[in-house]
Amino acid sequence: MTTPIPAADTLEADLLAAVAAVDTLDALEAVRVSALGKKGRITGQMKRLGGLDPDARREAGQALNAVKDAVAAALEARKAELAQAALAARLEAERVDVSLPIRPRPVGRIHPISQTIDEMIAIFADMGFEVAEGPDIEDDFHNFTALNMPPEHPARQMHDTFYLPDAQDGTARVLRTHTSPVQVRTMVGGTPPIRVVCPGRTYRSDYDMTHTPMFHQIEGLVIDEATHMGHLKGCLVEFCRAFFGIDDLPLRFRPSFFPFTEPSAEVDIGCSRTGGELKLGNHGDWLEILGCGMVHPKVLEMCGIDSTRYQGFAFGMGIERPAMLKYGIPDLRTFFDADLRWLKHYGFLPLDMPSLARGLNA
Ligand code: 2U9
Repeated sequence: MTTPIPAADTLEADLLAAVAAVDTLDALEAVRVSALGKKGRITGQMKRLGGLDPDARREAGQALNAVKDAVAAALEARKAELAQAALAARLEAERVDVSLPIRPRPVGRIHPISQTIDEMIAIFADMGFEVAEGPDIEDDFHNFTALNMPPEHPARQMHDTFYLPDAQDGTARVLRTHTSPVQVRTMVGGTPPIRVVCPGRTYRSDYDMTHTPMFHQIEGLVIDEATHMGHLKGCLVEFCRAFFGIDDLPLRFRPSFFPFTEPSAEVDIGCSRTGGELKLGNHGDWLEILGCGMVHPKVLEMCGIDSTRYQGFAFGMGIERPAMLKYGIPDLRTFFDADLRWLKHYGFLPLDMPSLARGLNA
């Protein structure tokens, strides 16, 4: 006794319905295995053909082959449909609108000291200055002696110097107390004309509301055959007006003393202090901002420059105070707290690169 082959059209209808009902590629594969796999329904029926008499076998065989072809075609077609639908869903999910503006990403901030230095450099570069840098750890000659401050000179005491252990050859080493040794190195290693600005870290053992043991300076040096105080004045007037973005900012040059310049002057800019608020501009009051002078002939000679042929001017200023004035930062010490919330508030985006061509204070 053999179980009769079930009606081929019922089997076909069953399987085609199963194919139509699936909506994932995995489910479709399960239907394929259940129909055409080793233990599948069509395969199972094929195995049973051997038990039929020849006529019935031929007839049933042809019918089963037709079912097999129909189911295989339906499986292929459904597979193509599902693949197409999956692609369409992915394209929809990953749609990119190329016309949208870029999203600002958390790329960090430029510290206001770095930004201020870059602004100052942009102004001086526009006047033809180059940037020079030097080591933070200096020797006694470059930090003091070459600047007309020999050992025991009283001005050394005012520098609150951090002394380091002597170098192996016995030379005294210090953390530089100003960036002036960079100009010394520029003169020793070069020939006039010289036009450099030297920004960088400086160190003095001092800590209170208005002093930190590490702070920043920018100094400038111009050496040529006929450089005079008029050039110095024009350069600093131009700088201060460009930096603070005030075209009629008044400057006042007061006689002063530094060992490395003669004559020397301190420079004040115009301001007002009404209601405890400091405002820059032509308002009758004054605020000291920098020091300057004509380079002392002794300094030129100690740096290997012929003082009978060349002369020049130099200036120096701190970075922190102008930065506080320009950006309304009330407390000096916050510059060095490494507080990310402060940096997010006062810092600059990396694309805010200072350039005179785009307007420095735009
Ligand atoms: C050489 C020759 C001369 C640099 C100068 C000043 C005046 C000055 C202070 C301002 C505020 C330092 O940060 S501060 O305390 N600087 O007043 N600096 S002239 O003169 C030089 C430098 C190098 C070879």
